[in-house]
Amino acid sequence: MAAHPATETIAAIATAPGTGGIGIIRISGPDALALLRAVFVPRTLRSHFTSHTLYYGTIVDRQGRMLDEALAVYMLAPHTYTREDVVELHCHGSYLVLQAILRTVIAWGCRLAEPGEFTKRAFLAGRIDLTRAEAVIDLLQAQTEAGARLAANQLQGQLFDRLEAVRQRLIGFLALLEVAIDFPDDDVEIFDTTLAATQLQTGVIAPLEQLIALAEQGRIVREGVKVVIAGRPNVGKSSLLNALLREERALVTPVPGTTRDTVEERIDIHGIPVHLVDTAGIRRHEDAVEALGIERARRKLAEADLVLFVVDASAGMEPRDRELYETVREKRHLVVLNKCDLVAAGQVQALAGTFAGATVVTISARQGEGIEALQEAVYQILIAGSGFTDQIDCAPNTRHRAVLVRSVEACQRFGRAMATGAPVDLLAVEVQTALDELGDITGLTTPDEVLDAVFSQFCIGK
Ligand SMILES: Nc1nc2c(ncn2[C@@H]2O[C@H](COP(=O)(O)OP(=O)(O)OP(=O)(O)O)[C@@H](O)[C@H]2O)c(=O)[nH]1
Ligand SMILES: [Mg+2]
Repeated sequence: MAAHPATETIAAIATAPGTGGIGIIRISGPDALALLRAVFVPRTLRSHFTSHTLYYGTIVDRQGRMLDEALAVYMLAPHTYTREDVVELHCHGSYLVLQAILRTVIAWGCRLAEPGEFTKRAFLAGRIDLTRAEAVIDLLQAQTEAGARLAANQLQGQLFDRLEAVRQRLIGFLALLEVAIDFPDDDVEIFDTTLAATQLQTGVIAPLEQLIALAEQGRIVREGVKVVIAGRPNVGKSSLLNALLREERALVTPVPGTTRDTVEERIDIHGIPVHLVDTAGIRRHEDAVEALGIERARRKLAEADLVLFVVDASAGMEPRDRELYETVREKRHLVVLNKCDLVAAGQVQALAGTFAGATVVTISARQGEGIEALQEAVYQILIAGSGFTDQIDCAPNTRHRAVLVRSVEACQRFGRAMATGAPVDLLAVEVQTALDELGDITGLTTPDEVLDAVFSQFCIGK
């Protein structure tokens, strides 16, 4: 990767907006030290700042008026976040004061950093690859402990190392193919296609497919799952949402059609974020507002990872329930028989028996019975559906997944071409394609627009 020496010095407030104990201004680039000298007056006057050492002093504006007391550190390249000279000013956490200091730094001659620009410089300088840069975003945005752990692993290079191992094998193929191209008349077969086919399957395709499978699990750990509560009006959907949340979040009344809009809340089941959606009861004869709510309910159903199909056990399956169940049954779903406090156990069991092949849970949302068993069933069905384990150590994101799929496709074309005895230069083309795709993940060959899309997800100061 070509180094991109940055000529401009950039600065930003690196801590979150709002009042905090301390607030940090980060400066990176060739003028960092000059800017430190301009705005910072160490308590003991000195002409030299030792790298990676903390100094106590005051920050002053262009007129020499004190703005804040601060600790300052100067870090000489290349042992810094960006591999450029970096200065950090650790000030008091007043956002107003931090902004005044930042204005002063900029007035002395640098510019405000763009979102993610510090991390982008670290990437462009070759200190981190793109998977590690993305791990920084994931770590900042992690919503669960498991998500943070995955991001930390990726920052340590887990994903990069796995990809690198595969890449090296592809490079091995390519090297042999190049020799075979150069010596077309050689008697000995330089490129052993039988051996290569085996190595391709076990050393390249299998590990890549494993990463693709991990991507789905990673999505669940990072973003959680969407669980939609659906059913005809009055079966107790909102009561179920409240029971799962353990609070009176949604309105519950005996009047069918109470919930007009969708209600969304988040709970955690065994560390997985679960986004619960309570929907308007779906029925035919409705007013305009309710119709909008029902339309929204249908859309939410389409997006759901799991549907909780709620039935009023005291009423049994009515034609309207059946109609709705026809659309639900094709999706990953659980049947929830509610209001079991109103009916005899035998009757509930008979009703449960009519749902062949589906998982049925019986509850009383009003009395809070069966709620834990339902949570457990939700967890189990999500595990069964995705081979999920929260013990995974590495999880490609959606961008990686798309690239992995394309790379596997190129490998499969390579495999087929070998099987049909295609000429070596054609084989080399497919291997090169597979390699280029993988290069997109680590940032080796990533086009600028992809880089821009990745780094624009950052906040300013990171
Ligand atoms: N006995 C009993 N009543 C329940 C239970 N769950 C809900 N109900 C009652 O059923 C009625 C409807 O409950 P809701 O939770 O509003 O039902 P809903 O499915 O959200 O209804 P819509 O929003 O109109 O679609 C209320 O009077 C609840 O108190 C239960 O487990 N047992
Ligand atoms: Mg409701």
